[in-house]
Amino acid sequence: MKTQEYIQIEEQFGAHNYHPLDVVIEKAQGVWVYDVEGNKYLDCLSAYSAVNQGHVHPKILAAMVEQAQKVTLTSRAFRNDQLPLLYKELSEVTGYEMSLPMNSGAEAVETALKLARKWAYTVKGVPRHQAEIITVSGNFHGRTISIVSFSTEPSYRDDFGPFTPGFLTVPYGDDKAIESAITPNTAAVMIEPIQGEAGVIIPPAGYLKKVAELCKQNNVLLIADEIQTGLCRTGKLFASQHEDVRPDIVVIGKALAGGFYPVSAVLADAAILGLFTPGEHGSTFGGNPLAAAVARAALKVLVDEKLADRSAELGTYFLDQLAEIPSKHVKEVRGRGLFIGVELNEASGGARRFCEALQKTGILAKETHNYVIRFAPPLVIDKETIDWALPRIREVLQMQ
Ligand code: IF1
Repeated sequence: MKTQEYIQIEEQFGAHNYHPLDVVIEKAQGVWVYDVEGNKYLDCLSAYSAVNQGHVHPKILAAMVEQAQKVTLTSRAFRNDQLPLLYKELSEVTGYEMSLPMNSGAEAVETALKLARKWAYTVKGVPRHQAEIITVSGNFHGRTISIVSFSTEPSYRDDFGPFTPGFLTVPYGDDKAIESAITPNTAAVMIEPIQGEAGVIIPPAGYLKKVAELCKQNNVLLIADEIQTGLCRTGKLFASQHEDVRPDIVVIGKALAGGFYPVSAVLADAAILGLFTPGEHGSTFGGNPLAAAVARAALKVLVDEKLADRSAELGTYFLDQLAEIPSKHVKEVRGRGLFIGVELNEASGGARRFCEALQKTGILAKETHNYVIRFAPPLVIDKETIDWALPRIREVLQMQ
């Protein structure tokens, strides 16, 4: 079948909860994806940073195939031989004493919110069911009803009320706003160190550090959502490390399994993650042996291939080259490592048409919030491929 045939079927039988580019991908390898008509594209989205290791990484594939032939799911009613090893390796790599595995990022965020509330009631002494969690404008933490309850994006929440109470939202980047929002009932502040969906929004220098200090001074937990910015994407293992901040709770997902399987996790030290007692939280697939084996291999690739350093080095190069492209459409080029956003001005007519033009040159990129083109290729990209892409990006950014 041809592209349009697939699209017609998708439009007829599938819910229209996305507006994807009209490219039908049938295979991928490394930084390249191939559509059903044999066209080759450079993936500059990496499935929203879920394939930092590159598509179909052979070592992760091998681990998945090997485990799939042994046992895939035991439920947590029994133990398996992969999960303990994932716990240990996650602790060794991240420096957190414990972890709790889930599946989607949203599930791990919900887990972190429940954990912060439990800590507030059982450790801080907040009166039960009066815990408050501070979030920030422009946040994206997932699509569940509790999470969209504190979204500031109307289209993500307006048709989905009534909403979960106990959250308040303050402007991103304003540590004074957080300071004045903290009350004796505040359990936690949850933040993305760099806001992905909001358009690769980097907060003012020192913001995260100041927020961390405010949390410490007020006995409030700092939760960092590193589902998109974590696992080497921004040039360090975690984006919060750019400010020498060690959050109390870190949420990871996406690249934790290198794009092979939904695996997410909450990381914290025992004083916090040790609060969960048997049976009060979990999920059918959370921590299954296939997920654990895949995540172990994906983590190993990040470390063995030094993908954080690669992201830092090649991201700086890519960003500097992009920033030099003269274009009447470009308002700002910003980023950290290979997590780059090119913000266009209003006169540009929006980023979508530029993404469609990039597709014609063999580059797949996705707009976010209408005016930002995200360039976030797999971290295994090399300089030659970036140099292949730059003239094509220049051509598109210089179109009328
Ligand atoms: C979609 C973008 C959206 C995330 C952060 C939690 C989650 C995500 C920082 C939830 C997921 C994905 C979801 C996907 C598109 C993409 C996305 F931010 F990456 F661009 F939506 F805004 N925290 N982000 O980025 O993880 O439950 O999806 O595993 O929903 O359209 P999830």
